[in-house]
Amino acid sequence: MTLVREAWLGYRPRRDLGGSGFGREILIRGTGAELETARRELSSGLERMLGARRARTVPTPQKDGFVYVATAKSLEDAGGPLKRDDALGPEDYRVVPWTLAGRRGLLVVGGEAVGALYGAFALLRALSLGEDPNTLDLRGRPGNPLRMLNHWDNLDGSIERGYAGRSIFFRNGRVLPPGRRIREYARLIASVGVNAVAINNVNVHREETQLLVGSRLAAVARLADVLRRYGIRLYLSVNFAAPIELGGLGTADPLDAEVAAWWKARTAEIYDLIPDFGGFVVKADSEFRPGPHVYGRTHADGANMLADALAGHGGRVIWRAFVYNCLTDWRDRKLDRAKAAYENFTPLDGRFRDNVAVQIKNGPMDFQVREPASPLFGALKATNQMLEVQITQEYTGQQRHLFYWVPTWKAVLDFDTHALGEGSLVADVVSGARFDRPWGGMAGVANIGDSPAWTGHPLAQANLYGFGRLAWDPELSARRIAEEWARLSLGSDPDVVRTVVDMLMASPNIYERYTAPLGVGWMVNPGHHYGPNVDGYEYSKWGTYHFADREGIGVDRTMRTGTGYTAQYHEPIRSLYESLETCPDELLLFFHHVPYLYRLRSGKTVLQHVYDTHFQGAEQAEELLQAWNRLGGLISDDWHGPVRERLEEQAAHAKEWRDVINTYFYRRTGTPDAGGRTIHS
Ligand code: GCV
Repeated sequence: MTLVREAWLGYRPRRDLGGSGFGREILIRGTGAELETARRELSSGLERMLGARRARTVPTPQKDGFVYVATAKSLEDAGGPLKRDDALGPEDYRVVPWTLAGRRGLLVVGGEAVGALYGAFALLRALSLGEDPNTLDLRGRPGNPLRMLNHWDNLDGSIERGYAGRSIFFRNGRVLPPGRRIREYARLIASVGVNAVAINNVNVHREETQLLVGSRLAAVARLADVLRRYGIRLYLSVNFAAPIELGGLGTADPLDAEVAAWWKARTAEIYDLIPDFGGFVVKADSEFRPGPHVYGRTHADGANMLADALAGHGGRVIWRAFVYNCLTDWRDRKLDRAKAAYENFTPLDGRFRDNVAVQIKNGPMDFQVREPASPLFGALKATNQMLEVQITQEYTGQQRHLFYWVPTWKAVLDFDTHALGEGSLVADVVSGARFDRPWGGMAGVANIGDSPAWTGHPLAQANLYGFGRLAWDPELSARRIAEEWARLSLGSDPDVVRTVVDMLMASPNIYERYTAPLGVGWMVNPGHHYGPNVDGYEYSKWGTYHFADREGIGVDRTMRTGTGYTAQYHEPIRSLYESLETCPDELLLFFHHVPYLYRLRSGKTVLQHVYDTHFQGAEQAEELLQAWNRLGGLISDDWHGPVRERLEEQAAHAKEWRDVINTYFYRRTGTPDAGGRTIHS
């Protein structure tokens, strides 16, 4: 296998530990399929790192340096070293030194088998990062109950908004039998704590509707069998109109008894084949997908009907809040798509069953480079919530440009909604902690396919790694995650690590500089969303405007003169965004329509800011390429070549962006760049 495909599980040799005798023996105690997975991962990972013979699985330690993997329960029975206050939840783990039968070794204990697997991966990660096994003391407890990937894969093998090849699950109308790719995929994502995947696109069309039944369901069950061994539960996206399209009923009305019975029967069949099936992900009444509104019912009616079918089996409904009118009239400046999720879901707070979560995109629009946090996070207090982010890079360079997402996700998680006064962070809302909800979590739209590096752009692996790590521990910093990822994936050469971490950390700001400015968004080619097109969506029905005229630009979302969107935030956020004086520069055009010569808090005019950032962004894209080129020879070719090609494309494309945007603003204003740089007229 190539190094780039091994991603962060390449486990480079630890020569310093080679002769130490560490890791020659593995002991396993407890029950659960994930324990066997932990054993296999440890034995192959240790073999690679220590360069020794494969570790033996033994009943009692014969030598120092053993690794003892156990569930908490089996350890208690064996009189292990955990104390009462070490109580571990099912997914929690501890890794600590332990002396047993006169031998010194390491204990990896999980609340249940899955926790032990996470502990095994944490141990391998720590070793791979150069830590000393004799002094390790690792504790893990997930910050989010559900840590989920949403794949937007279709049965024909295509991936909606996928930039990394074809689906690893589907091809030509078939569910692929699980082979090596699926096992490698499961290892990768389990190693960073992902515990759920929805394998098919939320836009569920005719073919995919059939995944609920027959031979397709049986094939899905075979995938679930593999994922289960890695502690991952499989979910399906479902078509709300399935009772009609699949069941031949005359309606999909959620309050119709026959419809409810149909879903109950289908659900029971699923659980016969997949006893730990996760549940359903639903996009309803959105972008032409059917839903309860068709029958005059609410989202709560729809979600609860499915939730009731799943409840007896321990299943869940993930109901998406991405609901808006995509047939608006650009002439009506009072209409505002940003308001839609809040308006649709706030009145339903408290009306969803406990096994339902409303899944909310990070911002009120749609994964733009810069958006404020969705105000819906501060509005739902009696509803489980999931934060949805895009790991795939639809609007952020499509895995041809470098864009490290983690700082953006951090900013949302750290956003204080003030829902219960100061200190009501999105991270605590979605984990369930803030409002004492039974569960919640994070979902990321996956960025992988069957491309050689999984993610198209090899450096986009950092986003997949980062999603898992952050969903597990929202307190990790973006830089720490980048450092971990770089060292695990590319080795510990300090020049490589420093350069790559700096590139990743700089990348979102660089991309933002040469694309749409100051939070305005959407200046992309319609449909595929790659490349500059300032007015591409300006007169469209999608509700995505910047309203540039000869005087100024931006969307007035204030209560005083605009769409009133700012009212959806709690104080003091509401006033912060409402007032031109306090609105952060980077979101100015998201909230306000201002003259081109309006002076930002930075002291520059909007226009000069646009010119400066676009020149700077294009230069910095070129610098990314140069920085990477300097690492040639220090990084294996299967990594270096594909990244170089993409950085070359990015540098050239950034110039195109720069020129299109600068020229647009110059033509609108007739005002040249204060620095006298070339702007084409
Ligand atoms: C899966 C955006 C994307 C669509 C996507 C949709 C969604 O509109 O462009 O491809 O559909 O979001 O999140 O449902």
